[in-house]
Amino acid sequence: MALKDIMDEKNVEKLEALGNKHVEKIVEEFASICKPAKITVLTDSQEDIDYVKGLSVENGEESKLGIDGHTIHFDGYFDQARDKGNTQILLSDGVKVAKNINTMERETGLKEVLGIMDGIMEGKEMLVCFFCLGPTNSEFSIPALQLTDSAYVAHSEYILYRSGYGQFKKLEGSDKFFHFVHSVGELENNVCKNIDKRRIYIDLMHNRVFTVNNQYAGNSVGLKKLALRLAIKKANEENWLTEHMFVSGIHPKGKDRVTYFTGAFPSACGKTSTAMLPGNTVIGDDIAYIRVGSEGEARAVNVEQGIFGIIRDINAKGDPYIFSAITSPREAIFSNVLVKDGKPHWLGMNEEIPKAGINHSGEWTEGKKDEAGNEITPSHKNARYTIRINELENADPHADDSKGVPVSGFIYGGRDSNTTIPVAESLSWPHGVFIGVTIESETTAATLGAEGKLVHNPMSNIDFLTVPLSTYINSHLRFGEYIDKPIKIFSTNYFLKEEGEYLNGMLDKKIWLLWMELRVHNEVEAIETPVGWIPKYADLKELFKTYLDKDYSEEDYNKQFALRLSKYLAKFDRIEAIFKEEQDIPQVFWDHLEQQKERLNAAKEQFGKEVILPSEFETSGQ
Ligand code: OXD
Ligand code: MN
Repeated sequence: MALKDIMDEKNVEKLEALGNKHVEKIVEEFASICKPAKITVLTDSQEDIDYVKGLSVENGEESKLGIDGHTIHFDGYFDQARDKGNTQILLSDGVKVAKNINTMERETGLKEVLGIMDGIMEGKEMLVCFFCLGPTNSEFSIPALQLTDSAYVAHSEYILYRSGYGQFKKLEGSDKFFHFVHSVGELENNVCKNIDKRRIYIDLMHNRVFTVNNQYAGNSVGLKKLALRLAIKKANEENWLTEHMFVSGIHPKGKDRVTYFTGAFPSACGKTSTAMLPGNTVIGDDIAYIRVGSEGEARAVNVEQGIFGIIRDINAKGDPYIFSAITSPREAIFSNVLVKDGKPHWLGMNEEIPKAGINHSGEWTEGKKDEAGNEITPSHKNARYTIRINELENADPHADDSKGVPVSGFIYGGRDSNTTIPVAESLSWPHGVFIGVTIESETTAATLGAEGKLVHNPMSNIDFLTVPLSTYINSHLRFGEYIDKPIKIFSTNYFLKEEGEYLNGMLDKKIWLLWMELRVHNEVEAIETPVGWIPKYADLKELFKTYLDKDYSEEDYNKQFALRLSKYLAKFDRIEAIFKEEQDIPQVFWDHLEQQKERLNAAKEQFGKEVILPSEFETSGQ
């Protein structure tokens, strides 16, 4: 099939103007496999970007809401989260990545997915879009080509990523780019019909991903979690880091400085809300590339320029910047919320939710149940909003800097109801890496399957690893050696509970961050414990008073920071069992595991009890 048969002259010209035979070949190859009726090539022009936006409404993938620029998109009832089960990494040599990562023999996988893709775009329009992961014209830039028959996917990408037609021109014909081919497949009422044939196959050998029969952005938007997987491979080969991390600037009161942190948290575990804390300036909320800068400092960029955020619990009090952005005129896509009279409603918005409307299940009324007898919530727990960061009041002025921003601290968080204390600083870089790779977290609605299951999630990246866990750990250990300006590593846990009640308020995380900031600048002392350096009560009390006008009691401090030794020991026993099943884990990891357990056991012996208060460590000089 000749491209010229399904592309008009203008589109052919746009494609050829890139002077890139690899791009042309990919478009040709997938046009002949997917057989679209029409191909449209998009440049970086506003006219082209507006075309995509208009198309998503015209073809019914999005509908306009009451506020100017707002639209609603629904994904199918069974397509509301990332589908880990049908995501496979195609590997030809049978290499295992990690025990819980699906891999598939490459040829078998390609045959299957290309078979599903045969004719999948019949009668449809294929959009050919160009983006740039990371800021343009930068050492961090990775050009990315997206082919899709979904205007919603392309529209989301024009909000979430920097457009990159110009960046492709700069490639001067090279094949140094990622590419993604996506199709929604057959649609019924504008949602995917053939969910049983949903596949997300990652072909590392050619830096490409095929994803079909899905719409949920975590599965369909190539540049998000699909590119993350390709970039992890690339970074690990090139000695830099690709992380599931926010990038945010902390501005302590009365001090003329900004201190940047990056933080990795599993999906739906407080990553966006940490990045967005009142007083912070935000660079990114989900994915960061981190490299060593010219002065030996770590520098980070946001791979994206927008937020595909969980809307649940976004309200004026807890998340003022986002709430204001999604309730005022601007380009914003809502997905899987409840819509009534052109207004979106969601769980936790702190307004009364109507008892009827349209949601991800179609016409909805309170009490509606699905086929399995489960009550359908008005908005899905994983319902989302998609907006641009540079429109937020708290956008950091350096968000698009081609050199990124200097990073002073890495944060690793998880959803852990009974073990990990709210904040601790690691004892050293390798101990910090150890803490990051031993994170356990309870599963959430961001992935399909049961919620609340405690799983091992190293650096919150387990779902996206494309290199063996051993390689990933080694890259982190080495990164600490490459940087001349040390970074501190911290752990956090916002989800500690006692008798079913959270021990911390939603905004307490602000205090933990400010404490970390002071530690980075050596402005507060800390208490050494077996799991790391922890805050002194007096310092937290002052921070709570200054920033939240809250009287923080010693009783609360003791409950939150008491070290539950047996719980920690049980965690590290689970971790040991998990890592024993992995291949080639570096000796440094085993040494740290051993030392960690020794320190916990020594404390148990020294104090003769299970639960130790911070003050006991303080006075014992542990
Ligand atoms: C996300 C996720 O959407 O991690 O960011 O699932
Ligand atoms: Mn994420």
